[in-house]
Amino acid sequence: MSEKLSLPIGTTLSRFIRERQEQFTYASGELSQLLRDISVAAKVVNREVNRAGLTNILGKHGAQNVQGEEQQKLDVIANNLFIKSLSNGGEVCAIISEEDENITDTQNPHGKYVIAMDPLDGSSNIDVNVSIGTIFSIYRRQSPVGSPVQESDIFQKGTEQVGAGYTLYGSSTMLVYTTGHGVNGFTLEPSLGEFLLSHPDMKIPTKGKIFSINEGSAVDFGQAVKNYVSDCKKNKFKGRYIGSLVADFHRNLLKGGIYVYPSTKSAPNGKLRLLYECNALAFIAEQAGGKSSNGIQRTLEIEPTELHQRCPLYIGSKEMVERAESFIMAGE
Ligand code: AHM
Ligand code: MG
Repeated sequence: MSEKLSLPIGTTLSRFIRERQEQFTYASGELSQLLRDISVAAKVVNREVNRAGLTNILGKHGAQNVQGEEQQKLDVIANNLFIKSLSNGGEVCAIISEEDENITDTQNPHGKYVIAMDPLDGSSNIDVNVSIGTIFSIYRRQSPVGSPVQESDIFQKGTEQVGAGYTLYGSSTMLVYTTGHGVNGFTLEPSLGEFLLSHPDMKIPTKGKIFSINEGSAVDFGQAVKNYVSDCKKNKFKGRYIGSLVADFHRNLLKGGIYVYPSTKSAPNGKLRLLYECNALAFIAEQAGGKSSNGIQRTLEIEPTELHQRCPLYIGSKEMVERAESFIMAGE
């Protein structure tokens, strides 16, 4: 039997970034390098995620490792890895992370970029072998290069993003990103250790049949949200909720759908964080032809005033988000 060897040759992420850098004037070499740094850190996090189950088996019985250090949770490991990689890279002057109460000064006063990130999103899925992700936003600093980082560098609206993306650690590992010229997805070819272009110029269907919301919290929803959920059911939409924002968003991006994390009685601003969860995905959604809002206002135009600010999120297929908004704006 003669079976040809199939060589997984395609456009690598590095090559794609390099070619895009030549194609668009937006990209200084630093932004391209920054994207490459992120992709390398993502590969390392991917390795840790893949052997997460083994780490426990290989570790000691208690919560300490052989050096007597606390065994770190995967989200802390991912945070440390990204911070180290971005600090070493030199392009970033400050990092906002879900894992850190305050801004991390990378000690690169000449870095032109600020990163906001959730190093490992979907915490409740980490220990149960269900898809999780990394989310990142890239901003250009506003203050002069070389000066200390200012508030104006940190509290920028989502419209100011120069890049955003996510890594999905799922049945395969993907990196999806935009620099404002469409959305492209890359799948990690594990034997080569390379991200290869697998989903060029991604577009979200304008309407879909999937709604993703945690209905377990329904008792806490306002009437407008309850009405919208009933509307989805009347339309016989499929309910799909992984509980990992990146994974739920990614599925809806490919198939068409809406993800909702609404305001609730106990959490009037919802749960998700504007700076390092919502804005990145909103940028991607819009670049793919979709939409994102807090129910009444475009996500990317929300004014950030706090590092860990929360906001309700309605994101996905344009027509579905618009329909959800019509319920929220009608109120109750
Ligand atoms: P995390 O950043 O602590 O992981 O929380 C964010 C996650 C999202 O990935 C997910 O969509 C949501 O929280 C699930 O929350 P809930 O369990 O309330 O439905
Ligand atoms: Mg998170």
